[in-house]
Amino acid sequence: MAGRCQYFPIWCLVLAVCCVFLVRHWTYPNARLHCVGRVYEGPVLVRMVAGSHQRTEPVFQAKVYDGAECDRVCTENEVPRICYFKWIAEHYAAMGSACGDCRWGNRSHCFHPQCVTADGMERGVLSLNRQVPGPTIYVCKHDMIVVDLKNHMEGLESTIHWHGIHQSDTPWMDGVPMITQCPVPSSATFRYAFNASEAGTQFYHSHSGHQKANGHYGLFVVRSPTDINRDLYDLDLSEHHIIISDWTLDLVEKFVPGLQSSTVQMDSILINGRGRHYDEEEKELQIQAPLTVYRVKKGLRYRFRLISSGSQFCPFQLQIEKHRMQLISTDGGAVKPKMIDTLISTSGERYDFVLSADQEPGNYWVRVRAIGFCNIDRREEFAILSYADERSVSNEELAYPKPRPPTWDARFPSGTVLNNPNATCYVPDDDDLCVADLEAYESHRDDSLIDAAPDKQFRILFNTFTADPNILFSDQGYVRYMTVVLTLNNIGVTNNISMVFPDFPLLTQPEQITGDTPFCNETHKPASCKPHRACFCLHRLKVALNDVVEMSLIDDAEVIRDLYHPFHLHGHRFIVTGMGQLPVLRTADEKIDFVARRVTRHIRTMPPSHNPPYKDTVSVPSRGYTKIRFRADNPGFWLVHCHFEWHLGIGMSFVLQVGEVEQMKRAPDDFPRCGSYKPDVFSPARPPPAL
Ligand SMILES: [Cu+2]
Repeated sequence: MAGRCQYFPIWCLVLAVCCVFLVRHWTYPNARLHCVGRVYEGPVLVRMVAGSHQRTEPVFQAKVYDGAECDRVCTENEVPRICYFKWIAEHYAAMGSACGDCRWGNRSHCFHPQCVTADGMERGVLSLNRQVPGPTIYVCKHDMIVVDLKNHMEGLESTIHWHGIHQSDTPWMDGVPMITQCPVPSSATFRYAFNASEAGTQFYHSHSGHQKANGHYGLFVVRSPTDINRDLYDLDLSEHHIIISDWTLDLVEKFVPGLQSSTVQMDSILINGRGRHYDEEEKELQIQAPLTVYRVKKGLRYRFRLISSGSQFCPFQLQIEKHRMQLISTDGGAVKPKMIDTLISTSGERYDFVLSADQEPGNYWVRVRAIGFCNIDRREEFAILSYADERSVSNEELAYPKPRPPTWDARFPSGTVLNNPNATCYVPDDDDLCVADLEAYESHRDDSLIDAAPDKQFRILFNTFTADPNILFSDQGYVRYMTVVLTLNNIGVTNNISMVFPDFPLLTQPEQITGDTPFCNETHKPASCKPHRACFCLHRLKVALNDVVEMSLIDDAEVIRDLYHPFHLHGHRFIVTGMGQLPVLRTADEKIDFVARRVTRHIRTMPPSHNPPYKDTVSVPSRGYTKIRFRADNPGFWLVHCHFEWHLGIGMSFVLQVGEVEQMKRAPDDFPRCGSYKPDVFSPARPPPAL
């Protein structure tokens, strides 16, 4: 008897373990824990899913899927999925060792899954899972996305911004370093987890340093089961996406702050990470790298998704040989369909269109050229639209087209141009279709936003100005700047303030905000700021929760420079209610008066019945203005910035504070913290050293 009793504690332990296992199994019957680590175990994640409004199913009924399995046809009333992705951020190489003999003409080596060919030129890159662009995300609306970002880059921090997602449940997942989170240090893993709440063609990119321009960007599509334009296309295939980016011959950090001998410029264009470098001096085209291939079948209509992921200063113009495009969406917002012939986009914008495969079966050029500031460089890149059957012609063969592509001098056909940055808007039936001319295709016109008197109006005059070298290169001059060429050094400003980021994340460490002390704006500048000079401080504009906000973004440049700054607002979408070029006006006050319609000459205003389009990124005509309006219904600290890589880097941004800190959702208690460390040297806890 005594012998049996001595095993009693062991039996109790075995029973307890079995109970725990069974309870877990009953609670999460479908979870495949082996592939997702502690996705279900973290109380934070469970709370976030449960807190997501419009989610009708209990959390524990959602299955965890490998991310690729979330690419599917979306249906109404289906149980949302939890889509898990694991990404490794690395220093990597284009045309590197994984490409084997690709550069020597062995084409099959170019298609190794870890071979990044880019424009066929060897260079260092930053990759996600050894891909440029990074892995694609296709999910359905209200799926939960979980991305474990492992930072394998030595000496570099990282964050990922989910461009187009408002993060209203989880504002600390917006991915802006020192605004919504601490950057992820080298060797660490950060788990992004959020609701795919905004349907449409979105994208993701690093918001740290200049990593986006080195390869950290990718496609992120949230399909909706209730797309209002659904009848216009037969197929919405994952492979029909067009991610356009610019590319340089070397890591872009050489442009920070820049060189005297060469200005920042793109060297190539990539379409889905593929292109071919053209050496102007040698008159030589790199033909080892494959191009992107899109396959279609005659008689079908396809939804194409375009992401403008440029970093440099130039818009991209797209044209598909002998095919028109039917525009149906921009930045995730459906628009009334419009037939167009060429499509111009600036960094951060997305456009969806329907392509009808109605031409003679054959191969057609997809042409993308960099225009505006880049016209002088004559950069153009190509992909192939093919009607060929996969069984008769391989992708590998099509990716190396035998005919020479059209030259730069072979102009795009005339017709309707979307988003021509110099166009006059609100002119009926002309060939230039402004973004402002598009009409939202929502269930109803939001009169309470469109026609209301705004609660807050802001005029944002932005510019780059040339720094005084005597100050810049003195002990007063430790600010971010970029060398354009020789001794021409630029600093970016909005309302004459060059943004200085805080040394702690505002959203997740708000207890470190002491009143209005860390912030400045046009009327509250630090005492150190000199009149009529740029000021360097933490530029914040504040609105009350649910305010109707109107912003006039005004290019304050003295001359037209072919630069069309794209502005992106985090955490919200806005309507575009005006756009145009300014006449020659000398002072900022004159420009403000003009945009406020106190000068009535020359100006065209939105027609009264117009239903303006929703966007989250919009370009501003050179020496012109764009008016936007939105309801500030997402409490938090949201970055507003020019989407040109270098302009964000040199201060052309500000923070929009929506609501009071107490109205903002709080990050989980165990969220990573960071900041400066400046203890008192001779505090009581640290007595002076004995001499
Ligand atoms: Cu800019």
